[in-house]
Amino acid sequence: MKIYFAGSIRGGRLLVENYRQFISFLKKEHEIMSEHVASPAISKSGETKALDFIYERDIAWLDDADVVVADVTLPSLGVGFEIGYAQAHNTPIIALYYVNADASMSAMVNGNPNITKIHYTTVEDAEEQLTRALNKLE
Ligand code: 6IA
Repeated sequence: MKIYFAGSIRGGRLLVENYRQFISFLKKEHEIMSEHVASPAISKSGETKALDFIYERDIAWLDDADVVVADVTLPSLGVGFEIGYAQAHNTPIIALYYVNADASMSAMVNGNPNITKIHYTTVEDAEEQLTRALNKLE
């Protein structure tokens, strides 16, 4: 499947190591369209040029994705936007939430019956649940 992986950038990079592990796990069986989300080179305050290019490219990937997998633990405007965009285009959404983080999931995700929610305590725990959720979509 083509997977758009969404994770916080401006919203904070605290969980970037989780994103990296999720992407490398998913890449074994799927095509990941947005690997940059896990790049240590992209910091919270990283370079700001070519914002229009970033937007157009991410939207094109979202349009082409079979599913959006989003880590929603850290509040991120961009991730929220991508989830809303995916829902408006009937693209399935799986939301990952790290229960050990000092954060609360937005009610717009937590209360949304269109989103498959995965609460995880470890990356391995999330990967098992992710595999099951993705199998249901195939
Ligand atoms: O609001 P956020 O930055 O936390 O939004 C993160 C989400 O928006 C991710 O899932 C990305 O798909 C997308 N996104 C936001 N910024 C970028 C970016 N570089 N490159 C690619 N996708 C992005 C921006 C660097 C920035 C520090 C100016």
